[in-house]
Amino acid sequence: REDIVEVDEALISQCILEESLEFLRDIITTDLVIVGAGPSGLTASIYASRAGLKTVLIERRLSFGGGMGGGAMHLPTLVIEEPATEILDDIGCRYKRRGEGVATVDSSELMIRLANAAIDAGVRFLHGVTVDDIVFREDGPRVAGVAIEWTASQMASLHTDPLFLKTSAVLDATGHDAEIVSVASRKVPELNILPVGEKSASSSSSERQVVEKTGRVAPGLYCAGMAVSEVHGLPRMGPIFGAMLLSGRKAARIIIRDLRG
Ligand code: 48F
Repeated sequence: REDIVEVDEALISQCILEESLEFLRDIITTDLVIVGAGPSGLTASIYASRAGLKTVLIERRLSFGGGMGGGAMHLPTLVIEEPATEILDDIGCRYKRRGEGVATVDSSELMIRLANAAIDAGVRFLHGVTVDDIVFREDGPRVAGVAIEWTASQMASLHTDPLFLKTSAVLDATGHDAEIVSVASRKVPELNILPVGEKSASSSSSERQVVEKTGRVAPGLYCAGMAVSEVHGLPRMGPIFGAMLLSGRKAARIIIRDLRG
């Protein structure tokens, strides 16, 4: 059939506005806000959501994947080391073995499989939105939410106020700049967070330490992926991605334990 249905413009707008407002109203309060849809944030979202945490993933860009798409100098192959192939198996991502404990994946496939698994797990996504501040409570003190703004408004330097989302836990998966931990350390000195800054490259040692140091940074605030390097002063690891996946899964497990006991 090619006799396409006529849809009135008013109905188009009504559908979009009603559904979107319902979606936004639903995420005003959640268990977990993850900032950044790179490999660590996507992986964390899958395991947190599968465990029943109401999880929203906020991404500044209009895409999934963070640094995976760019790979190493825009090349479409990512290196993954053991035991991270467990996660590839779990999300149905194909890979090629390249010797003892090392595998390669196609970057597009990994991005899409992670995003697909996250959607299947029930993760709510907000794209084109930037988190630029945290909400905190003096008792503790602890992190209790995030401030969000359209990325486009920020790029146009428009003077608008943000909206706030309340949540029990915030995961900084923003990559090299650890933006959420940085803003928390600057604006809430009582949290006693002192990001050290990433060091020069040393891949294997960094991969191991990123996973080891993944976890809670302050009450209600956690970090995963490259943000861990920035916060704890670890070496840069370059284009190898196993630790990003394992760090995301570990962060989810720690948050699930902290929230569920
Ligand atoms: O950088 P990114 O991929 O972080 P990751 O999960 O993985 C790092 C690797 O890709 C790679 C590497 C490892 O070998 O070195 O770089 O630690 O993804 C971070 C995502 O967060 C988004 C950003 O657009 C990217 O997609 N992001 C960053 N800051 C914000 C943000 C923010 N303030 N609000 C919303 N999204």
